[in-house]
Amino acid sequence: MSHVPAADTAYGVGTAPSGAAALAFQHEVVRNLICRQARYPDIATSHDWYMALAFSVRDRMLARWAASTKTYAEKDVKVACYLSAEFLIGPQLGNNLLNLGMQSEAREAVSALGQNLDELLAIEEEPGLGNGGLGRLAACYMDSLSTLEIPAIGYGIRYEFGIFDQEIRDGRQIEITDKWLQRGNPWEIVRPDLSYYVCFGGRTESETDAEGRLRVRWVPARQVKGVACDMPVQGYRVDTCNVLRLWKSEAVESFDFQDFNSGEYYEAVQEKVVSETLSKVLYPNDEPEAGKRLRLAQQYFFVSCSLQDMLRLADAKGTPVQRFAELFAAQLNDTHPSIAVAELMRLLVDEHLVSWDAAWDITQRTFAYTNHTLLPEALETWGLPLFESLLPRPLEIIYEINRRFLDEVRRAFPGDEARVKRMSLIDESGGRKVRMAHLATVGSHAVNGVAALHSDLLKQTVMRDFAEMSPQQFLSVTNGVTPRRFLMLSNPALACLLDKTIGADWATDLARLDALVAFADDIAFHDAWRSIRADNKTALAARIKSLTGIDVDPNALFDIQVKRIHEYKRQHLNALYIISLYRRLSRTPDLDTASRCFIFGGKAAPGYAMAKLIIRLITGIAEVVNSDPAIKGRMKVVFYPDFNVKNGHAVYPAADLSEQISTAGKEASGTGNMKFMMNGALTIGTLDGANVEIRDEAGAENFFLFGLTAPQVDEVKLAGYRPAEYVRANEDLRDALDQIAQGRFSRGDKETFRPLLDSLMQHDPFLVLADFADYVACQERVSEAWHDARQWTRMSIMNTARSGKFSSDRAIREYCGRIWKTRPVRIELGQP
Ligand code: 26Q
Repeated sequence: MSHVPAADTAYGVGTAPSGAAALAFQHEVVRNLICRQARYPDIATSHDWYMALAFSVRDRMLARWAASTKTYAEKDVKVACYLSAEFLIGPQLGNNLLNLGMQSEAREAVSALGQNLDELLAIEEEPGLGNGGLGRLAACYMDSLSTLEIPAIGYGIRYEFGIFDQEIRDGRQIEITDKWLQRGNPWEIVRPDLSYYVCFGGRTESETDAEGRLRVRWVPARQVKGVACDMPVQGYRVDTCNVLRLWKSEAVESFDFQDFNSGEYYEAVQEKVVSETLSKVLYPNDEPEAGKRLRLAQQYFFVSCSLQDMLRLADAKGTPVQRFAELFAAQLNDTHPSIAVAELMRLLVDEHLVSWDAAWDITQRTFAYTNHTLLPEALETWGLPLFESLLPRPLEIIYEINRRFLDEVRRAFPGDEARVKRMSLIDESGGRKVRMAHLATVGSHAVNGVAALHSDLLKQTVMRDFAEMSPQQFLSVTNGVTPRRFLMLSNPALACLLDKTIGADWATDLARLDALVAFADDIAFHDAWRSIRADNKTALAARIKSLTGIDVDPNALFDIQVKRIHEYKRQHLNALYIISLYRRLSRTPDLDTASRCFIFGGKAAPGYAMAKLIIRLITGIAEVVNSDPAIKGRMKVVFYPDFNVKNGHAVYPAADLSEQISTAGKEASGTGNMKFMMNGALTIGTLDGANVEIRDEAGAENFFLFGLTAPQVDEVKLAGYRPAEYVRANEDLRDALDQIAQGRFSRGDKETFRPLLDSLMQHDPFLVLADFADYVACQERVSEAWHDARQWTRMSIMNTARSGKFSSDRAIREYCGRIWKTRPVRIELGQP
């Protein structure tokens, strides 16, 4: 264990790193280089130095981790457990240095060793253990939990391969395996001692025990071992260090290798391979695909390990299982971990011999469920044959939960068998399926949506019957993002200006940004604001140049849409506008409109053909527009490859305009919208998800609103939506679609975009064409506003000033107060 210098415990912004602290840290780095990397300085590569630095930072966190764990074990505390199949945590080194208050110290130390901190930071491979919003939300919440000093554990899966790396070749997405572990992960601590067995397949047997109780025994076809891989989650300038506990699967050797003697060596090895496959790879789609057995196995695997771990912790504390719900609050991040409801029942009833009623009470008091989608195709279900063959005992438990639940429904709504059918945990229409959202809802005391509009729509649509039966169970917690990573770390110059202008407290009390309103018309402040934004744009332009070869003018309006590629997010609406603007500029190169740089980024699910075609359309437009001298560089189009957390750091601070243009009612919340707002971008958006609240906070005059509202979308559809009518009525739109059809953006090929055009013209399920005219008109208002630089800067400042609500600290305080009933616990760092 390393010596922790006393200076390290003295926090506070502006604390100059004492030369002594930097020197001590420098020694630690060298010690780690030698003792952990087995390298000596003269021959160490940058990667060696990165590893040595990371281990030295980790040592600092481990001292706090030990203190936190000890405190939780000894004190009467309630722990928030965040169960999520994804944690998109992003690069760790920079964030950990920030949270430990060690940035300057580390910079000084490595530079004395002949290294540059920024270069070392750039080396880190990002752990891409998530798809997008939902996984990143889990990571932001872990940051806030530690920062708010709430005892917490994040439980998930330690995927060997995270989300694929995206390359663009010939204008198309190519998926490259993500090898984030290839050079080792210095942040993780593998704990072979913390492991649990998880059963799969086989059958169940019933017997009556000595006390006359009916007992069910699950005789599995195979077992898999889950081993804990821990990553520390350091709070911002507090001594709380919580843990993200990710499970990796291994073969159960004693179990598999029994067959050795009978000469079935290869079969046994095969079993080992299959077992290790469980945590191999993250499913790269953000919607369920039917029948993916391995995906269900992954979910059950991590949930079972996590609940067994919680039961072990309770036991270690000497807390009887009857008091489990007083020790833990478990949040289900979407339905992916919702099998936990059946698994906790199984562990309590089958293994801890708790009565059904007592176990059910514990279960409901323990769990709460967050819903992240209204899209019917994204609601998770599993076919019964698959479920039964993989998880026979949990399925029996689900049947029993359902039987008792439907009795309750019948009591509450006598004679309403249609309702009973709708609410059943088993969908009996067509192939029979388990409805995971129903299981999560029935097994939880609270269900929440992720933005006000989303939570309202939940109660009116997919959860309507449940909300009618127990309205008090439904609430709303608007998402938030961590200002540490998405403001301080990614926009340090702006953070520094904020410190100087309103003091440093905003970092943990984001509502204080409101004090910026007083500077919204301050000329000197405007100049500082604009100069920082210009630098951020220049830096992004340089990255774009080196990644894509495209020259973009930092003085142009940076109009950015970064998010997963999805039809409902409507990147193609943006593309259609770009085509129409291009036509106008081609005809009138001196047109009095803002010069724009349109930047897109985002991954498409590998099997989602339409999303991939949208990428192809954007790159096709870029090819044509960027090489056309006639428009004199007045517009540029960029597809920024491999958008991820790391790249996001350079993107959000450089945006003038944030595109949040989903069909109203489809985006549950959005969180990128919040990251842009914090960094001073203006939003062009529909009344969808958290955009509604962003506009309320920023003020309507500081937000570019367009498009149908959610109720209007329903009306248009109900009235029989005919997209072709909108095409007939709008020449710009007709022309844009026609150019695509003529192969203008596909090197003359008229077939490339046919599926996209057919979908738009015939069904247009997300009302792209219906919203086109209003979007174009709104973009014109954007261009006009851009002409008045003072006014634009004012609006930009107002957006940052009013972004306080969208801190994940606020969201976590709501979860703690309204759902989990957890409290902060101060960690005192004792002398090591
Ligand atoms: C499910 C089953 C099988 C395979 C994959 C999945 C799966 C994986 C990921 C389903 C959904 C996801 C991710 C969903 C997601 O990111 N939703 C977003 O959540 C954000 C945080 O609440 C919201 O801001 C976004 O609006 C919502 O789209």
